[in-house]
This record gives sequence, C-alpha cells and structure tokens, in this order.
Amino acid sequence: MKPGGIIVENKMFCYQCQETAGCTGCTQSGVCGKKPDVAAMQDLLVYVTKGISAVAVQLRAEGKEVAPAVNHLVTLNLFTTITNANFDKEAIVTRIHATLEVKQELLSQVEHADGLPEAARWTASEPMFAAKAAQVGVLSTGDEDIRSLKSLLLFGMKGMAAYAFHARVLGYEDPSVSSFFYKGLFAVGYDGYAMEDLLPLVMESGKVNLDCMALLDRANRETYGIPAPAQVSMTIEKGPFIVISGHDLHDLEQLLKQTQGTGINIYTHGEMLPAHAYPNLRKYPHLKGNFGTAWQNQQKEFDHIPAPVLFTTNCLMPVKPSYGDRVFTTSVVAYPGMVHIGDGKDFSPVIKKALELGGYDRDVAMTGINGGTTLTTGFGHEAILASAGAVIEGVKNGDISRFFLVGGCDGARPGRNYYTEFVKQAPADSIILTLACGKYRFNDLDLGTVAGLPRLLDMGQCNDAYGAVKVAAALAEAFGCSVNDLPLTLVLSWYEQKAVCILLSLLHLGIKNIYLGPTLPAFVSRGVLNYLVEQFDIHPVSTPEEDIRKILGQQ
Ligand code: FSO
Ligand code: SF4
Repeated sequence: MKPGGIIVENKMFCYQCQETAGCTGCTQSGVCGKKPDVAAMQDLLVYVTKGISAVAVQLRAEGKEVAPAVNHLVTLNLFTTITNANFDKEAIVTRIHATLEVKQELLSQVEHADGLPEAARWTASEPMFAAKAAQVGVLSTGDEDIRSLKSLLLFGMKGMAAYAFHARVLGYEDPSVSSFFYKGLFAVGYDGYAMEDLLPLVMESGKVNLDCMALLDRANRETYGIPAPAQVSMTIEKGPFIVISGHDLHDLEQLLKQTQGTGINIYTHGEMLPAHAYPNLRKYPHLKGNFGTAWQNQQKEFDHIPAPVLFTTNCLMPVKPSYGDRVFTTSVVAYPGMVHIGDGKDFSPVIKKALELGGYDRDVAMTGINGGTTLTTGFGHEAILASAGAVIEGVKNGDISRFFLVGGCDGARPGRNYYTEFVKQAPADSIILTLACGKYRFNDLDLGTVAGLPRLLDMGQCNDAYGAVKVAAALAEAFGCSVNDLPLTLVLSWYEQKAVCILLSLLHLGIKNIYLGPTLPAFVSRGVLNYLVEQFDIHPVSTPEEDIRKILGQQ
C-alpha cells in the first residue's frame, strides 16, 4: 500500500537479504538491482529444484541411487539464486530447462509416484515459466511462522551450497550435504509440516553446514597450504593488472597460472583478500596486493578502472557504463551483456583486456575506509592456536580482558559504521577476531598489540567462521568451561544467505548471547524471533556504547 491508500501490486517478492526494501521485502525491483523477471525465474528455479529433490528422496526410499551429477545440479541451482550473483534471466532459464530434463529422467525410475508433490511432476516449456513462477514464490506459504522457518531453511541451504560448491571444485565432496539438500528442499516444498517439524530441520541445517565448512577448510588447506599471517599492500603498481573478486580460490589459482610471465599483476578484491595467506597462492610473485574495499563500494572504486575485474562469486552490483566493458563473470555469476568465462576456465579474454587497458602509468596508493595503508590477513585457526599458550596466559594474568568476534558481511545500508565504532571503542586490552567482508569497516585501523599479539586478527573469508569455532572450542577446553562461559562475545553483521547458514551453525552449537545487526532478517517472524531470543538470547545490536557496556557488565 502506498501513502494515500493506493494499492501497488507486487511485481516480485524477495526478502532473502538484509537490504530488502523497507526491511520487509523487495516487491517492485530488488534493492540489489535484481529485476522482477529475474526474481521470477529464480523463484521457478527454486521450485523445480524442490521438485527434483522430492524425486530424489523417493528414489532413495525405494533403494535406488541418485547420481553425483544430480547432487551437483542441486548445489549449483541453490548457489545460483544467492544474492548478488546471477542477474541474467537467460542463464537461469537454462538451468530450469536442465533441471526439468534431469528430473523427467529420474521420474521415469520412480516406482511409486502417487505421493509425489506437484513440483515433482510439473514440467513445461519456457512460455509457461512466468505464469508458474508467479504462483510458487515464498509468499505461496500462507502461515507467517511456517514461511519464516522454511525461509531460514532455504536461505541457509543457499549459503551452504556456496561452500559445498567451493569444496567440490577442489575435489572434496560430502554426500551427506547433498542428502540434506534433498531432505531440506523437500521440506520447504511440503505443505504438511508444522513448526515442530521444521524447527529440528533448521537446527540440523546448522550442523550440516558446520560439516560443510569443515570440509572446505580441509579442502583449502590440503590444496593451498596452511594460511599464515600476511601483510597485504594496497598499492596498485604501474602496468597491466586484473582485479579478482568473490570467494573462489580455485578460480584465482587458474588465473594466476594463466597470467604467469605475461607482465600482468593480480590484485584481490573483497572476500578474495585472505587468498594472500595461502602458501600455494602467495608463491606467485604477480599476486601483488588488494584493490579497494568491500563489495558495496565497487561502483565507485571500479569507476574508469584501467583493468578488467573478474567476479567469481557474489557480491556483484549492477554494472555501471564507466567500467561495463571490463567486467567478466564466471561460475554462478552472470550479468546481461558481460562476458562469461565458462567451465573450461579459459581466462584469455580477461588477459587480453588487461593488456589492452594497460593499467596505471604510475604506482597508485589506495587506502582503506579509515585512511589506513596496510591490511593484514592470515590468522587462521592454526596461526591463532599456535599462540594458544600466550593467549591463555594473557587471559589468566589479566592482560587480555575479552575476545570479540566482529565478523560477517558489509553492506550499503546506513548503520554499518556501528561495527567500526564498536571495534574502536572495544577495551584496549581486548582481542578482535574478524572474518568475511564486514572487516573492511576496520581492517585498516592500527589497533596495536596485546600480550604480544596483534589486537586485530583477520581469520579469513566468511566460511572461515569454522576456524573461529575451532578456536573457541580449544579455548573452552583449555579453560575447562563451555564456549558460552568464555570471555568471548560474537558481534555479527549479516547481509546475504551465507551469513544465515553460519548463524544456524552457531545456534546448532548452542552459542548464546550473539549480537546481530545491523537489522534483523525480514524473514524472521515474531514467533520465530521469540523462540530464538528465548533459546539463544540473540540481541539485535543497539549502539556500540550501550552494547559494550552491556557486554562488560557495566549496567
Ligand atoms: Fe561478503 Fe558478499 Fe563472504 Fe557474502 S562479499 S557479503 S556473506 O557474499 O559471502 O562476506
Ligand atoms: Fe531485495 Fe535482497 Fe532479494 Fe535483492 S536479494 S531482491 S535486495 S531482498
């Protein structure tokens, strides 16, 4: 309803990220730039993926195997619909066709098809897609609390699919993750479940995601070595260069190999920063440094950039004409009109563009958002636990008063300077662990040291939340207490669906007293919020001053 009582019809409905319109839902066009026709095809892709999952569940109940290719297809479909990844309607339509085709083949193997839901049987050609999409979005679930739990489950699985995908490209798979996708997607599509059926599934998704992040942690380390602390330059050297964004280390490695000896330098962007910590990536001398800050600043930072930018995963923003001829996408990322690099990972169009544009004619020093000139990353769980003795001693003798994990996503909405202020105001004898792109709010600050350790420890990407869990568990063991009794507070910033699955993993571990912001998810209904507050003491963030006082027990 608009002011004046005019009813405005929804052109779409999406409320999966933190920046959703009016903190309730994008109904006319996505705040992220997603158009209604793309939103519709994403809804339909989720619907047909629920359908193929119901068929897979039935086949397994009949004792039949589901091929790994089907697991991959479901993972890819979920990942494709994550925020800020795929804005290309045609690419999504292609995935719907592929899914329907595989599903028909699977359906022919089912003996007892009578109980299958409509999504499992539905098939059509493209002219029918828009009409069907209009009936199958999240609002097709009427009850608010049920819709909320199904959304938590679905969005959490989208995030988990990203991690499963990254592990798989490195050759690591966990069949129990795919089994959970089938079960979870079946549940999201099933009308007969009540709150008490869905809640355990939501919690189970947190457990499965933890296993999935553990698998990716192992995959990254066995492939690229144990991360070690690294100082990363923010100066872009004279000459041709390529900026690589997103989370996919395998894409970065391929690009590094293909640019060896070309005279092109490579700079990470956003969530790719922690790549500098891995020995088997930092060994390439042309992996020079980091360009710019977090994802929401890209339209400003890429303005007339004399280099191509390769997006390997989210977060891609609508591309501006001032750099539109130099954006390349790969994997699940796509944007109409941009060159997409296919699965063969032949990056020669990107390389050609870098040589054509030539880069800057002199070294250009960039700064972080607070004016700092250096970034440090690479404090993975191994590096931190190697200093466990000093940490434990520091806590025991009072040199270290508290740990804060200030982590999660950055974003464009006002209110995110909360995290900068929080870090600035945290006690001088506290240690700040961080991860994911939210750290760009403060990772150029010089916070000094405490007990011989840097006060700010960047643990890596969002998936490295697994490492934070390992550190917390090790500290709890050393102090003979539970994680909830440690002098540790989690202050999380969320934006998209990977943050949802990480939050669910923390809840699965029984971690309480999490501070969550900058706003609560629109898809968490009052009923579900009450449950989360009662069970887990989740706090919405208020002001840094007030929250720090509360955490330190000063009020
Ligand atoms: Fe950020 Fe984007 Fe890593 Fe997200 S770049 S917001 S939670 O994709 O995944 O932290
Ligand atoms: Fe809106 Fe976020 Fe959905 Fe984009 S992803 S349409 S901003 S809710």
